[in-house]
Amino acid sequence: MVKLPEYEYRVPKPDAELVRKSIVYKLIFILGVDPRDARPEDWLNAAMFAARDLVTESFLQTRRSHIEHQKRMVYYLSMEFLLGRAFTNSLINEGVYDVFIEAFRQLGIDFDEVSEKEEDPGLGNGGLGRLAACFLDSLATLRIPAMGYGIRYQYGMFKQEIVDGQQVEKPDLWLDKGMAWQFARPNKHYPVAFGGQLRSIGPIKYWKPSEKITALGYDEIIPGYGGDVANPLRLWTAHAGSLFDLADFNKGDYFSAMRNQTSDENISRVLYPNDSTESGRELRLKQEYFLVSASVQDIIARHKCRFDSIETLADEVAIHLNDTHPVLAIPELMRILIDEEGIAWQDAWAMCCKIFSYTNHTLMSEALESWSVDLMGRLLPRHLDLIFEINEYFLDSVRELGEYDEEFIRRVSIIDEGYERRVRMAWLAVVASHKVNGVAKIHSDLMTTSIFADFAELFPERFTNVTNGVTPRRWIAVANRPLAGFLDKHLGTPQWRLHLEKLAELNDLVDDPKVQAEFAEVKNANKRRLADYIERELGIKVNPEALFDVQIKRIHEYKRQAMNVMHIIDRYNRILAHPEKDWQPRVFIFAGKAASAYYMAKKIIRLINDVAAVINNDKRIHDLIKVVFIPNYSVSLAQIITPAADLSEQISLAGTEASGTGNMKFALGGALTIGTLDGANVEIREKVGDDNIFIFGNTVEQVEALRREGYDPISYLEADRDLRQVVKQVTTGVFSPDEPGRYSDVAQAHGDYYQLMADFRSYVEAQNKADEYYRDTAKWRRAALINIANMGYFSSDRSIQQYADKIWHIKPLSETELAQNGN
Ligand code: NBY
Repeated sequence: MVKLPEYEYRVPKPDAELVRKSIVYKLIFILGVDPRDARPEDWLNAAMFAARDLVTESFLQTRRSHIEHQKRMVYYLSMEFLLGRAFTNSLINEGVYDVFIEAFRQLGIDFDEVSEKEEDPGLGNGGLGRLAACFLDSLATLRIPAMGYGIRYQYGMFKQEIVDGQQVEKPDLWLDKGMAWQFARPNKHYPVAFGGQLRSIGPIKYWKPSEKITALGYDEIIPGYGGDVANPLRLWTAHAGSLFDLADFNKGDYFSAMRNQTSDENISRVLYPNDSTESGRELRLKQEYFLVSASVQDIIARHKCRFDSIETLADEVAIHLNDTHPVLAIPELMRILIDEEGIAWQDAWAMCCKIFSYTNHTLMSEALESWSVDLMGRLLPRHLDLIFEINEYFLDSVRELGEYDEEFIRRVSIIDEGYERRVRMAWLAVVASHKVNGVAKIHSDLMTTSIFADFAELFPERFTNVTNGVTPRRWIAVANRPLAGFLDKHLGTPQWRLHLEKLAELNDLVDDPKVQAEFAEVKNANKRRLADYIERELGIKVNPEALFDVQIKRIHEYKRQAMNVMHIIDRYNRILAHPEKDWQPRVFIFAGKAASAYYMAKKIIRLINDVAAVINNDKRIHDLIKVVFIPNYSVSLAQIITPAADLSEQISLAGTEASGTGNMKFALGGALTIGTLDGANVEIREKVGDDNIFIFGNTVEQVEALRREGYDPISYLEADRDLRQVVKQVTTGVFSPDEPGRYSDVAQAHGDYYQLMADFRSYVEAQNKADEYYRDTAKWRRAALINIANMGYFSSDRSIQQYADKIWHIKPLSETELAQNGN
């Protein structure tokens, strides 16, 4: 039997032997599995428990330092956190990766096989959820006193299978294998109430809810890089109300009480799989309130445990709203301050306005949340009442300025008095927040000239920009180990992991043929890894020497995957017309999920697969084109695909993609961007220079002008024979011979609202230019290196530092604060 050393609070810096023993100990004594029978899943869980021991120490110490040094805290509220796998990331952040590799070697177990068994918790849809995860990594790494709050969905983002070319959704049972990485917190539970009546006794409002459920907390540990800080991400799970209200049981109706229990627990059952349209469903509103009610109660409880008085809450606490999804936190805090803490309305409001800040992630109207007054009144009568009071207070203050007419008042009112009265959640967020930020320069500018123009007039100082960023730990150190080695060698330091701006030193080396060749080896290794994956999973052989052209993201009309397909078809036509030309072989790689009810997005997936089936099997093409749709896009898949890309497709219609963050991950891995002047592409171009990015298409101004003048897609078809041919092929069934009419409706979808026809020609020209560049290997490698060298700005550490400085006003824990606490 393995013997472990005596328990000690400070886990010693482990060596491979200690790690090995610890893993075996966990396997036997925590999991109850005989090492002889252990499956890779069991070894994984054992190893995760062993790794968790190392993180837990910093986790507890971090909390103790916050309390002891009375640190002001920021709480990041988000309906989504797309964390990705925890195991390898934690080893990297704790600095014990090599030690674990060695321990596995000693045990005779395949590290990669085991770590691949970890479920990838898909508690988010796309960019917004992944951004939240990168931010948690940076918050911990920068030692910022912070905590995330979210929902522990029993089913995360669905698993995508492709059957006959079409998306099929399967439930994601991520919790079933046991989660070594979360601590259940049975003592962290709060009641969350719904429904019932609102009564007034004089000026006092009294809410008697009809339903109460319980939110139970689980803490996911978020280790910072360097190993000395770890913050919690507290995820709530819904539990039937019986913890508080035994009335049903006492009535003796055991069975119906139990039945209600399951319906109550539906609240945290499943993530809504929409990334750009709000669902408007009652259950979604309940989820949103469930998150914020539990979180705000917890925030107040934590404050009270550290300070004597609730009055100081706004000095000690910042709450950040990740889009409008958690905006009910505003009336919830008002409710608690007024109804439970006895604070006067105006004082409570003043506190809210100091505490809240809000990030907007989209300008698209269909994504802006609004809830019918009716539904909200039924579910949350006290909150609706508070929202009306807030609105009245706000509108009175606008009227008092004496500068605005009733039309303006109607526009800025939180209540939309249309045919059905609705609460505009983004308006509420803006009115209550002291800062509102967009996620890339162009997006923040558009925000103040479009959706929030009226508010920008009222509160110009409230609006600001914080351009998104990504964590170099997960996206280089974990996902791209060949590049990490290359950077360690050529920068002569591992410090780029913490100070990504150090990449700039590569600028001196970009012309060195030896460095270029080494970079090519890095890229090739990543491309071979992806080619192996594609062959293993899909049985398609792709040539790692071809140019890998990649578009991976949610499938959406505005992201224009269809335009990418149109270019592929056009290229196919040209190769067939001129087989004698020296064509650059390309592999076109797609991945991404479509919202399950999004008809057109699902059709685009099918089109990609149909086009792949025809072209991949056309012998006349001699493998000059391969089209691959990799199913079930996820963070872990992105970690394999992104480092292998040569060309990064960021081709949304200008003005539609708020920022994009995939664009940053690709450039950081040395892929060149082909993209529009949209989102963060604009800033990427500023950093890398015009010669090292392929920009095409209309600008926001041109897009708007076309819309104003009456956009006419047909005129582009008339002017461009090749374009005409492509559209004809798709709509007449060349790629769907078994059902020729399958795509008759796609070309004209909503009158080509996203202007594919207008940008097609300049897109094809940019693609041709990319081929030409790629042919000149020295030129391409140099450009790729320039991309990497100038990506320092896009670290999420920079984003988070900006949030901390100009929005939250939070100081990190200093080294000494962290060291001196009551050990
Ligand atoms: O947020 C994305 C933006 O599209 C992207 O440009 C940006 O880089 C990223 C981070 O700032 N937005 C996004 O991912 N949105 C969602 O996932 C989402 C999820 C749910 C709902 C709406 C949008 N919803 O209404 O339920």
